[in-house]
Amino acid sequence: MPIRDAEDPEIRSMKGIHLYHFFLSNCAQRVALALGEKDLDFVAHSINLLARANTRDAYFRTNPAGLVPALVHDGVVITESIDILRYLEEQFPDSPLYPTDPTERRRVDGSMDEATENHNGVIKTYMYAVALGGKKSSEEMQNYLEKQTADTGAAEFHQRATAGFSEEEVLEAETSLFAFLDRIESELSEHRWLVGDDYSFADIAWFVQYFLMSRTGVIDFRNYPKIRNWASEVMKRPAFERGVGRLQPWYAPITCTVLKLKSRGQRGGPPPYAARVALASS
Ligand SMILES: N[C@@H](CCC(=O)N[C@@H](CS)C(=O)NCC(=O)O)C(=O)O
Repeated sequence: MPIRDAEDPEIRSMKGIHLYHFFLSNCAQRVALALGEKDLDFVAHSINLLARANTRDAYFRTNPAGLVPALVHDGVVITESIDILRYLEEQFPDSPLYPTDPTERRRVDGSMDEATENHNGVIKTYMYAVALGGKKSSEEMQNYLEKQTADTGAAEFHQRATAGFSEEEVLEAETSLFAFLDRIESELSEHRWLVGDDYSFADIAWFVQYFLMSRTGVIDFRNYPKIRNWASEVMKRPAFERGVGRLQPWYAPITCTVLKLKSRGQRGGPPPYAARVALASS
């Protein structure tokens, strides 16, 4: 588990809970939702990913992988969203987000792992390819690779993003994405929540994927009524406002609209999924 005492004395002396996040970051929102469910007070530090603040030396001292989220709890640094969720459950067991039944708990763990496992290859590839762009200049790349020694997956991802994703890579990501969505849609026909009868980390881990893709318009969720309904139930929970809502700057809707327009432009027209949606609704 990536938990370590901070080397930087300034970070080591931090008291309480500090969340390093970005308002669009789905991974950081997982942590914010869990903090909201557990009603834990935290200090939010925004790391502007669009301005590449995560690649500055100061942030690499907090998270050597240069990624958000990072959580600092009384001078201890925890990275990787799913590991942070598990850490929070251990440290703050009230308002549990794991089921008590061991079999269901294993299913929640599996679901959380799956939601993060494909992050670079699926969600991140798709988001960068159709909305974010994110190409680095050769100087920026060289600088980044010198610092990015902790997460080879992230380094490799940014090299691919800079080279430009092939149509095959994007379609492959899109196909996996729809396979997940189809499966979740069908699971939600049987249950109110993703695993068992109670809201859990499984819902948190997947909700943030929906939230990112729906607010930036990269996926059309019209044909996923169960997912939309489940997501609106998540958003009605007080934890949503306490966690994710409070991290949103006033210009969040403007940024999302710009990304929406950009995603349409980058694909040179309606993305391939539109054909699928049209077919399904005809
Ligand atoms: N597996 C990591 C992934 C973290 C990650 O990729 N975070 C994104 C935001 S959601 C990020 O920091 N991107 C900036 C970059 O790749 O440089 C986790 O779950 O925390």
